[in-house]
Amino acid sequence: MKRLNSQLQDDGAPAELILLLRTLLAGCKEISFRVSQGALAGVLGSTLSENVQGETQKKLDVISNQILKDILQESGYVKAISSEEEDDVVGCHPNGNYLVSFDPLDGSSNTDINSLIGTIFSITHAPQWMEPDDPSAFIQPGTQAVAAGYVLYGPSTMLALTTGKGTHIYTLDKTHGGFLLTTPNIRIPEQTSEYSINASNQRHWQPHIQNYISDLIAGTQGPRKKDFNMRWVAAMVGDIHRILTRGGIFMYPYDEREPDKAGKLRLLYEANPMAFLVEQAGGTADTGTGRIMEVMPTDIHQRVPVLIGSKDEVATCLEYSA
Ligand code: AFP
Repeated sequence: MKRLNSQLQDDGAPAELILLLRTLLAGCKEISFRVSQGALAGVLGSTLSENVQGETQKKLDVISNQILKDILQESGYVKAISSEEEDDVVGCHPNGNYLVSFDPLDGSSNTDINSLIGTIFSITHAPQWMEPDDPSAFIQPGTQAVAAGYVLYGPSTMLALTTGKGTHIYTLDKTHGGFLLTTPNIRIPEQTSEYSINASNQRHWQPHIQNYISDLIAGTQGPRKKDFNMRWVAAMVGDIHRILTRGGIFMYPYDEREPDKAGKLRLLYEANPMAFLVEQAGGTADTGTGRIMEVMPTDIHQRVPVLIGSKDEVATCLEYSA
């Protein structure tokens, strides 16, 4: 079976980017081990501290963030990082050539129920003129990313990775400690009969999203004339993994509760990396008003609405707002 290094070389990834990815993934392997220890490692449960979005942190969030921060800071390849668990940009090496944005443990409330969680990341070039702690360096659209991926901590530990030459899926072989290529060039089916949305927010959705979901629920008796199934992992990393594997549409749409917050999910370390992976697998990633990867960020913790998945189904959803 092909190893990660060999696939990255075949995809033409520069040597330094390969070294950076291997460093980042070494951190993810440590997170994978900690996660698998569960309650035995004494790491489950909440701390009293709150992160910048006001959510209660789990101890594993803090531990995972520290692991990635330390390993990237020491690597020398990285000029700065932005993380869901850090209020501000964290400066690293002044001569580092890359910027890394990450959500160290997406879906962390799932740790309480031993369910899917993961690390999501995106890598761009570091502008040479910037100081390491200058947040304006991160004001780049997703189209500038040179690599993006996630590591899913489930029954097996899996990696989805793109450097712009397709999206490849790897599985961690715990016998030798490396990621092996298990699905090269994964393709998302263009059509689907599966959707994913937190339906408890229904009353806050805009009318066209309400109409679209009503028509999915109406199934064979509605205008779509087919039955749809619904799945919700409550961790974007799990929902997007399912969509890469067998298709579907995942939505966290604009929410009228807080008009100044455009959505729930964060652009830099959730929406953009998933959009890159999904587009490279033949799917679509839209905010409802345009391509996610073309959104120019205004802030490192910016939120965006997200409609991601099977090409034809996302297109159908977008027709409802026309
Ligand atoms: P956490 O990482 O804070 O647990 O949030 C997970 C997440 O950002 C995303 O992965 C899920 O799709 C979404 O939140 C689920 O949120 P709700 O359950 O509030 O809809």
